[in-house]
This record gives sequence, C-alpha cells and structure tokens, in this order.
Amino acid sequence: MGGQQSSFSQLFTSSSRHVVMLGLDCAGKTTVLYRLKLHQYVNTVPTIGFNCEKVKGHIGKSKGVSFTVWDIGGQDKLRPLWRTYMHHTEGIIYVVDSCDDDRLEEARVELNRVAKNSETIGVPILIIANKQDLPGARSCSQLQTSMALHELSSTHPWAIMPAIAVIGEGLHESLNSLYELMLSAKKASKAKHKMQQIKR
Ligand SMILES: Nc1nc2c(ncn2[C@@H]2O[C@H](COP(=O)(O)OP(=O)(O)O)[C@@H](O)[C@H]2O)c(=O)[nH]1
Ligand SMILES: [Mg+2]
Repeated sequence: MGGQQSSFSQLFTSSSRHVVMLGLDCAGKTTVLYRLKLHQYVNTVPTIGFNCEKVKGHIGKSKGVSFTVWDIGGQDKLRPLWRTYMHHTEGIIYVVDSCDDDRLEEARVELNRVAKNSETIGVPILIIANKQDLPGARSCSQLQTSMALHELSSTHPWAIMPAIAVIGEGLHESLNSLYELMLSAKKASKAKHKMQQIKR
C-alpha cells in the first residue's frame, strides 16, 4: 500500500498540478469542469462518485500549465469521501451557488470542515461565487461576509472570484487566481524551510 501510494502521488508532482473541486451538490462543479475542459456547456447529471479531467490554463501565470481537476460529488452522503481526495492536493476550488440563500449556511459549514481538515492546512482555496447571472446573486463581498471567509486566513491562502459557469465566464480567471496562490504558497514554504535550515 505504501509503495502504491507514493507512485500515485508522483503521478501528480511531475507534470500536472493536482486540484480538488468541492462544494454542495448543484453548486455547479461539474459544469465548471466541463466548461474548462471542453469550452462548451455540458448537460450535467448529479455526480455519483467523481469526474476527473486534465485542464490547461489559458491566461496569466497559469497559461500552458496543466491541472488535473477532481470534481467530487457534493450530496451529503458523499461528503465523507471528500477527505480521501484531499491527500496531496495542491489547490482546492470551492464552488458556491451565489443564489442559494437557503443553503448558504450549509455551504459555510462544509467549507469550514474542509479548512479544518489537517490534510488541507496551508493548501490554497479559491472560492468560486457561481451563478452570477441569476437575479439576486450575492456578490463576492457579500459572500465574503456571510460565509465568514476571513476565518480561513489563519490556515489557508484564499481568494474569491465571481463566475457564470454555464457560459464559462470567470473560470480561467479563477483557475489563474488559484495558481497564483499556489505559487506564492510554494515560495513561502520554501523560504520557511530555508530559515529552518539556517537556524540549525
Ligand atoms: N444559471 C446558472 N446555472 C448554472 C450555473 N452553473 C451551473 N448551473 C446549473 O446548476 C445545475 C447544477 O450544476 P452541476 O454542474 O451539475 O452542479 P454540481 O452538483 O455541483 O456538479 C445545473 O442545472 C447547471 O446547469 C451558472 O453559472 N448559472
Ligand atoms: Mg456534479
């Protein structure tokens, strides 16, 4: 098992950044994934288990960078599985339905659970405020307040970006923003490592 696991992780360290996409069911995760992958709208069915695709960044620093994106089913009975996919992940995308006022609290609680999981400490989190096309959609700053995102700051670099997954708006910007967080997290951990070596 140990050997198997290390070759499994090597798979990701080589050429492609390992990203996990989480969020409540119906937030738009699968739509995000296939928009990024195929540049077209795909009629989704509720995800049982997961989808996984290789996606290339298009803009900014992420241009040409390859990402392996895991889209994990968000129904409550599947959420315990999220933990399994957090191993070795370099970045987390958390998709929120900006219109679903009824489940905003549930989305906040689940995000908090992800952030508290020891596997994810230090891993950058990019929150996608999805469905900005719908009337009554909460803005990023409204979500920032109502989901108490500042609480993430002690353990995770994070950012929030608006998106309309059905037409692909804001998705590559979000991926790029996550990648920038990943780059600075890597830099910070390298610097910390160096400091520790100097101290010794
Ligand atoms: N209006 C609107 N609907 C969206 C958007 N993104 C996803 N949806 C719809 O939300 C529903 C759930 O999407 P899906 O990707 O299956 O969510 P998942 O359960 O998180 O994977 C589908 O009917 C999508 O067409 C968006 O940006 N705007
Ligand atoms: Mg899905």
